[in-house]
Amino acid sequence: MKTYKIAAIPGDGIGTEVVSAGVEVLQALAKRDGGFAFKVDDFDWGSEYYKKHGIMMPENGRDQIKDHDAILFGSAGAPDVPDHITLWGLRLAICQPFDQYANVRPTRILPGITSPLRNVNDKELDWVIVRENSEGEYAGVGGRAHKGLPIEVATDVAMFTRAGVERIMRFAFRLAQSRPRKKITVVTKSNAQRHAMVMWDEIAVEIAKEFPDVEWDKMLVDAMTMRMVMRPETIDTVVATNLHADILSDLAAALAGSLGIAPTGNLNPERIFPSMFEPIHGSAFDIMGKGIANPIGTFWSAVMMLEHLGEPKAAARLMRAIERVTADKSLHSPDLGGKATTRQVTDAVCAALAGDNE
Ligand code: NAD
Ligand code: K
Ligand code: MN
Repeated sequence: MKTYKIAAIPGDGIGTEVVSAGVEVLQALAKRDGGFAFKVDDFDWGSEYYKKHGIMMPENGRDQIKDHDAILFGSAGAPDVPDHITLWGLRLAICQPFDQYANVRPTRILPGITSPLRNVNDKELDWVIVRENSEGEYAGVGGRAHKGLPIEVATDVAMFTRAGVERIMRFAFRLAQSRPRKKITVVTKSNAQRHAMVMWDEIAVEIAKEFPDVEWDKMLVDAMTMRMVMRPETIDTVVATNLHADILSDLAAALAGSLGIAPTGNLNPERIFPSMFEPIHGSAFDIMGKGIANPIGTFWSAVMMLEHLGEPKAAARLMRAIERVTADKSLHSPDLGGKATTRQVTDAVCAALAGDNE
């Protein structure tokens, strides 16, 4: 029997609540399926670790997880540690060295869930946003000089390489090609950011020639936010920079009902390093410790992990269980307007898995 080695990094805030729920569901799935098992190793990295050791994860942390089949991540961020330390010290410290350059963010309206958009149905909002995950505004290039003085200067350079843009563009076009509508929108801001974004537009034209069966268009990011709200049915696959896609995907999550549902995979498509799966939300300081975090974003991320591991049947089984639960409004957590707790949603998904006979 195949045993998958999973590194669980719950991190901070509700990350700890949803990742433990996710591990429970994965174990219930393995039990139901019988064809594979999970060996889950827990890593207590994050802000508590930082307060004890002055770093978010050990120096040799990446060596400890580099041979795992996948990583299940929660969130990095605590009220009493600066956000740039938690983000750069943990999440980006894994994504960047493991070259997880393709961040994939599916969005659709699950059964039982109402979009805040009027009159939109699940067929009209079925998107996947591809976020470039290694360059751009998150490349770490920049600095501060003359701190605190009136002449202080601070820069964060949006750094792009031809190789980096070509690989994410090709990845996104290939993904678009695999979807029924074979349609992609390339999002940039090439009117204002006239160097890097113009290179993105030019590379899009070149890569599009490799995919003659994919229909494509391009759009400025500000106009794209409007299109997402006003004409959602015209969108299928989207590719954008690290920063732009970060923002667009929170909007997408809200339009699909709640940030608490949205999943993501940080993929190293070449599979040289492990890929990392996480809900797109953060630590949610306002609800942490209350037991009411929506775990669906983590469960859906586990579905993406199973697809990546090459277990499509198990992935489909877990997605069916998730949809059976979202269809029942009495099992909606407060972010969806209900009263259900993380515990109740998790138990319901485990029960749906046990009862799944397909
Ligand atoms: P957030 O995603 O933590 O929360 C935004 C809002 O959405 C909050 O009102 C929260 O209650 C709600 N929400 C989010 N997830 C939910 C869930 N599963 N169930 C119910 N409600 C949910 O974003 P924020 O408030 O901007 O950030 C809080 C902290 O998390 C910061 O430190 C930030 O840096 C960090 N963060 C980390 C990641 C990551 O690790 N990938 C991502 C985003 C934010
Ligand atoms: K997260
Ligand atoms: Mn984000």
